[in-house]
Amino acid sequence: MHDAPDEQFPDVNGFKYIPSFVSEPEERAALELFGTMPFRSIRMRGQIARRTVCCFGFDYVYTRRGVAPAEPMPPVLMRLRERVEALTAETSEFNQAIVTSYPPGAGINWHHDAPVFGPTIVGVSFGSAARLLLKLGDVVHRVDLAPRSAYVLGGAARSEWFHRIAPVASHRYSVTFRQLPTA
Ligand SMILES: O=C(O)CCC(=O)C(=O)O
Repeated sequence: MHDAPDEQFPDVNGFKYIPSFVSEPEERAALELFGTMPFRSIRMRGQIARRTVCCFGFDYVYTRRGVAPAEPMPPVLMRLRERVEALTAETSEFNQAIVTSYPPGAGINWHHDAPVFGPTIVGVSFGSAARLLLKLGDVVHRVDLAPRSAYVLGGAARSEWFHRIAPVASHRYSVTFRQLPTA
């Protein structure tokens, strides 16, 4: 395995890291909202994951790898979504948001996002910092995600590179925006 040096801006096609994407007041409003959300557990390959999720727009049903309609995004997430759409200049709407709650020790294993979603995915971080790892073949990049930062997985970063979140030291939330073709 070739470990590339830790870097905020690895040279990976379609990957973008944006520090301070969210202001401190915006983060406070989001954390307050997350405190009221009905997070649910997810079962992956027969195991209950330590992280929990709350979906808006569409719910991703992990067991059958399909989608179902969910509650509309609350105003705090709608405002965040407008900024995310400006960031990527994507023409199709980011009509799904998953809020993920990572208690200490929780992470997410190597994966590609489900092919049912569009070509660009944006993640926004709240609460504690986390480490995002990107892997292609035997090359691994490690990116420290500061609270209030955003990252974009497009191009090869989305379709070819695997990603994972290392277990977090203290509580982190992320909001992941995705596009789901509805026509
Ligand atoms: O928490 C994150 O930033 C990553 C989330 C993720 O990879 C996923 O939900 O598939």
